This record gives sequence, structure tokens and C-alpha cells, in this order.
Amino acid sequence: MLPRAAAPQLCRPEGPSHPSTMAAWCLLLVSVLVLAAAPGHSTHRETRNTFQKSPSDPAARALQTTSWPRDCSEVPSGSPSGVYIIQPVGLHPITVFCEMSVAGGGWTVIQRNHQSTAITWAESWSTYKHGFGDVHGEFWLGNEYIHQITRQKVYQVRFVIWDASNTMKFADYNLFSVDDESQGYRLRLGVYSGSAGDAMDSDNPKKMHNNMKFSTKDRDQDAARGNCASRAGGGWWYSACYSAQLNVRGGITWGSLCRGTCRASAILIKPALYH
Ligand SMILES: [Ca+2]
Repeated sequence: MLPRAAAPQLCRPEGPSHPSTMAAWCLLLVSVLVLAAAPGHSTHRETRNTFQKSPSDPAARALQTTSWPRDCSEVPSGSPSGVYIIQPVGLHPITVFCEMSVAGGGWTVIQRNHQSTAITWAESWSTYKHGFGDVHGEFWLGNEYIHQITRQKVYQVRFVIWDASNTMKFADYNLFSVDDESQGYRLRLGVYSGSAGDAMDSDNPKKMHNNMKFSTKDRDQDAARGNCASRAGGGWWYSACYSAQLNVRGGITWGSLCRGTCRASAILIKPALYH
């Protein structure tokens, strides 16, 4: 574009040059400039057409729902652990942390608590519903998102607990799902295996978590006379009240492993191996 715009100025008769010599020079110059400019102009139009043919609108791209994995198990194996966008069926894309190296990888992390940030965990029903915190650090993914992910396939869960001496233990359940909000985000767990102890399922109905509804400080769905979430400090699948509680600052509890003295926790889910 620049050479073509510059040509008329270059050919403006100035000074004492002979008019006929000037005209011939200008004719040559303009011809050269037109030839030189032509490929660039052509390329520009081609680029523009190509651009218009492709979906340039971000909203149009977002509608191509097949482009995002439905959970972290669909992220290509060999990918590093980190933050990814997934899109559960029927839901908008969401940001999650994928654990890609531990225990075969492909794990979608739904909770992490290192008790190292300002998160108190004493949040409301709607805050637990949509999640809070930072997926790079400490967070609750959100009951609605956990429900939407686990309704897609049959899932398993791994509760990871760092005990009082910072030793990592784990509790696996071969099935995991969370019912919808109208069912109070009720928890469904399968059979236990692991090194941390089966603290989520109990013979004591007052300390049971499997099959319990979720409760928060402003929505009491527990089996106690009082409000377990207000008393314990965070939302959880309480009965009356708990043998395990990971959503709390300064009091992480997992059965007999630690009664308020555990250091940290994480909860990971991925499709079950056998079902
Ligand atoms: Ca109650």
C-alpha cells in the first residue's frame, strides 16, 4: 500500500527537470510500483477471505462443544499436570486442575486444601454450588460442576490426606457420584480401599458420609439437631456430624488417622476402571 500511495508525490513536477524526461521517468516508476504492489495486494485479499471463511467469532468457536475434553481423563495422555478447560455434557466450559502423573493420571481435582491461604471454607450454599478458591492452589470446584461431571460416566474417587507428620495417605472408593441439587447434592460412594482408612463410610449412622446430603451454614440437611456446618466450619456431607471433614481450615479430620490434625487434602475423580 505504501509504494502506491507514495508514487504520485514522487512524480509531482518539481524543480527545473525537463517535462518530457519527467513524464517518461514517472511512467516507468508507476509501472514498476504497480507491479511490485500487486502481489502484496493479492495476498492481502486472500488472507482476508481465508479469515472470513473460518469461524472468527469467539462465541461461534465456543459452540463447537466437541473441541473440549469432558473431563481430565480425555486430556491426551502424556500431557503435564496443570490447569485445563473441560466441558461436561450440557454445561459451559469450566477451568479445572488435571492431575496427569499420579496413579495413572487423568484425574479431575475437585478439592484441594493446604490450609495455607485465606480461605476459611465457611461458605454459603450458593458459593459451594458454584465453587470458590483458585484451581492453582486451594479450592472447591463446585457441587453443581461435580454433579454435572459425575453424571456423564461411572466415576471413582481418591481422597488424598497428608497426616499430622505430613505422610501422604489415600482412600479410594470404586464408585463416586453426586446427585443433583434437588436431591441436596447427595453423595454416593462405592467400595473402599487404601491406606487412610474408610472414614467416609461407617457403621455408626452419626458419623456416616456415604448417602448423605450436602450441608452448609445456611442450608442444614444433616442428621443432627443443630447445624454441623456452622459448628465444624465448612460445607460437607454431614450426618451428625462427621468422622471425616476436609473442608475446614485448621481442623482437617479423617477418621482415626487424624482428628483435626491433618496437614492437607485433595479429592480426585476419574472414570472407574471396572463397572
Ligand atoms: Ca441439623
